[in-house]
Amino acid sequence: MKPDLFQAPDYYQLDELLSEEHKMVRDAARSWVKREVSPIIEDFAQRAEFPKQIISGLAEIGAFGPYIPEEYGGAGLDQISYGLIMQEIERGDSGVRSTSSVQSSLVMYPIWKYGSEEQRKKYLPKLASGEFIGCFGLTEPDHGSNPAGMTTNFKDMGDHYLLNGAKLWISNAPFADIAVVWAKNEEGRIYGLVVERGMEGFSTPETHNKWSLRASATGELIFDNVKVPKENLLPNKSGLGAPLGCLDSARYGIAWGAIGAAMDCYDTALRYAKERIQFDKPIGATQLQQKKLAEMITEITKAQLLAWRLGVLRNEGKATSAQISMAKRNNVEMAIKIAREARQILGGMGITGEYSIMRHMMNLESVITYEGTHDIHLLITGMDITGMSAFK
Ligand code: TGC
Ligand code: FAD
Repeated sequence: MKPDLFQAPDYYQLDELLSEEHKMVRDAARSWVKREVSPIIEDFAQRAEFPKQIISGLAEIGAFGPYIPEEYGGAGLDQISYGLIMQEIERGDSGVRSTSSVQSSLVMYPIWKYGSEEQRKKYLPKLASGEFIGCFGLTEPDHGSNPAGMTTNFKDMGDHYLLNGAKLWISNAPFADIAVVWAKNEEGRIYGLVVERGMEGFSTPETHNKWSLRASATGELIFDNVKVPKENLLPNKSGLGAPLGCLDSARYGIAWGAIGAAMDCYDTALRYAKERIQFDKPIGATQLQQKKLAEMITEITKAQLLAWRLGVLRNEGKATSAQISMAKRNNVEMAIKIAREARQILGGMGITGEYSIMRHMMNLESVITYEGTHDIHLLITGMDITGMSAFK
């Protein structure tokens, strides 16, 4: 792969909206990605392997629980810093950002928000340091966009719960130490349970042959009469709103992360367009390529403003789930379109692993599907503005 020469675009001087702490956090993540992710990621993606050696570095830059209070091992940062970290990591690779999103928003967040004090103390510091890696089991083979229909269930056996069912498409599952699993009790009410690797009847087979998120491990969670200790049930919230609340936090991070992937594609294409000579002049001097690049920077700038404003609203506790859906949907689509255009600017070189663009493009095909598909987020906006649900 070519050396990482990334220079972040900031067309509307958005740095002026950031505090010194935001810039410090962002710059630390940026240089870590340049140093530790860029040189190795193409190789790991080609081999379809998650680079486990970066786990301690992710913990050091605050990517595991950026907004979780320091007393539980988190970084205690605000929502803009969280977003900026996701942006920088996804600039390197969406699969690495996935690991960080899942750990922070889908595993640490529910334990922090819905767990007991004992559960927080037991799990959060180990997750923040990367000693434990977690995964989040919501999707099932027959229930993807409609998780309310889940059939994974647990029965009260007196001194423990008995868990049965299966989850599909679970990021980090193949090597996770713990799984936050969403299942129905005998009354059909959804609860989160912490399932630990090693519990009898619990297995995590890997999903192979993905063309997308190849540097992220994906798998199934299978529960065959797993005895889960009663103290592993998250006691403080139940119902579908509990897992959906975690998704709000992760979707917000993706809205920022997608900007990172788009910035990397744009920056690569801009540099290439200035250097590549055809018909005796740089292709960047032609109107057609300038149109592509001008539209890219316009869309990136709009997405940056959307994410920043959403971050301010989240810091103030005012962001709605529907606002988060709009940002996730818009920014991921923006990134995928930019990746496709940027790939064309590089001509044949664009399909090789010498450049990051094709990897970003393929990764974004998962990002546009997970955490709520592009269509589902449109329907959430539709429901919000009309007051009528088109899902059912
Ligand atoms: P609905 O009746 O609308 O709502 C049920 C209850 O949930 C509440 N609620 C929310 N609460 C918090 N945050 C949200 N975003 C919420 N949205 C809804 C709602 O108020 C209600 O509460 P209550 O107290 O009245 O019961 O539910 P529905 O069954 O009609 O479904 C709505 C829909 C379709 C929007 C929802 O099911 C949905 O978002 N589906 C998409 C599924 C999804 O996003 N799955 C993601 C799986 S995890 C993943 O992909 C991780 S990828 C990780 C990575 O690698 O980065
Ligand atoms: P479906 O729900 O079957 O949807 C298929 C198509 O139908 C989509 O285009 C969808 O938009 C459309 N559709 C569905 N319902 C409607 C409707 N009412 N109206 C109009 N169109 C509709 N899940 C987890 O729980 N944890 C994870 O860690 C996780 N990681 C993932 C990692 C990867 C790489 C991938 C690909 C997925 C991951 N997922 C995870 C699962 C992901 O959240 C689901 O794939 C996603 O929610 C969509 O579900 P589905 O694939 O079953 O598609």
